[in-house]
Amino acid sequence: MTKRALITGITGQDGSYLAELLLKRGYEVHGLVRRVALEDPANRLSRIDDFRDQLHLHAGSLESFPSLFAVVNAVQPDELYHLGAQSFVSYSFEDAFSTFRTNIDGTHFVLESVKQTCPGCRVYFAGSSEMFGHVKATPQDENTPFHPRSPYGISKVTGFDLSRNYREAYGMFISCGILFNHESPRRGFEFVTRKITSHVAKIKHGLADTLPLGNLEAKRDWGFAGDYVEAMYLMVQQETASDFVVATGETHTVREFCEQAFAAVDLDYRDYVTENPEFYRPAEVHLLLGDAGKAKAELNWEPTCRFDRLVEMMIDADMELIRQQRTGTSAGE
Ligand code: NAP
Ligand code: G4F
Repeated sequence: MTKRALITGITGQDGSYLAELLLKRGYEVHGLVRRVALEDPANRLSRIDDFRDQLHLHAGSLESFPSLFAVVNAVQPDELYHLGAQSFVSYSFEDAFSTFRTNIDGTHFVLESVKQTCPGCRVYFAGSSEMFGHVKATPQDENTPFHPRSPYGISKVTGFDLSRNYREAYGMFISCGILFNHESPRRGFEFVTRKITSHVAKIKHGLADTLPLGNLEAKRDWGFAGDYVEAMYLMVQQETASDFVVATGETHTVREFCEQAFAAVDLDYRDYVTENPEFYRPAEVHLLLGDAGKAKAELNWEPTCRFDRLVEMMIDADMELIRQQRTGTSAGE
């Protein structure tokens, strides 16, 4: 029988890769999208544009329990992937209240809707390495204590606690991924990797001449989003629900990312990158490095894309995007 999946956050980076993965596996794929997105598909549904006709999209907001309840009840999913969130850490310092509403209440609304309308549905919750924050041990694994350093991190710890409590109290199948940073050509332009690769492409084409960044010494364990949605899927296929760290086991500074990205187009980052305190955070997460040993052993999951290849992939995509914008063509034309 065809399985039915519902994805919150289907218009985002991960939602778009996951939707493709589930379609390839023969799922009937439903997505929760904001009403404004349905009204402005050209801009707000661009990541799922190529396969939108195969999806079932439903208007709703993570801030509205009735809207979520109605969608979950109507779809009756076998699997629900809760990826929707205010996911930009910097912005969570500017508006912690709306971040909490979307990420904490939103998660609570999703879990309660499933409990009331389809308690047998398997749920994935998108936890984050940002929950480790001021890290207590390196590398970080499923047993490392949390010490969040941002409203976003706090919201994800609370979402994680809510998920665990629904699992323990009501016997629901809810697995939490503790995913380290993962990137792709579909990454939002506000995140540091995409900010760097999009600026490199502009600079190379003479459309910009500097790249102002914040803390260049922060270290992240960066993987490829396509690999990470595979891990989400595998978590939901297990016999019992559990929590898994998903990471590459390699860490690099923002400076190293810059060095590599500029070098890919024969430029020296030192000629263009400036450190601007405007982009510093009130509290920084200095080092993230994950140990995905449990995911490797129990899910048989392995990252396929390492740092060098990731940077190259993102640079190639942003260079191509500018070429297309300049010539008015798109890939395949
Ligand atoms: P993303 O690109 O920012 O996508 C976020 C999604 O959430 C978008 O579809 C967005 O819709 C939706 N959303 C936001 N507020 C909403 C609301 N009020 N109602 C309904 N939908 C709403 O994030 P991502 O990188 O794909 O990440 C997916 C999930 O994994 C997020 O929960 C994130 O916090 C978590 N995570 C990400 C990473 C990473 O490195 N990428 C690592 C760990 C955890 P619009 O398009 O309408 O804005
Ligand atoms: O790319 P970032 O904004 O990602 P961050 O804060 O690590 O969060 C991402 O990964 C989390 C998983 O750990 C997710 F849960 C979360 O949703 C999101 O996807 O920043 C990475 C690092 C930070 O240390 C930041 O201070 O880059 C540093 N950075 C330096 N200059 C900058 C900049 N970050 C941004 N966004 N912009 C800068 O100009």
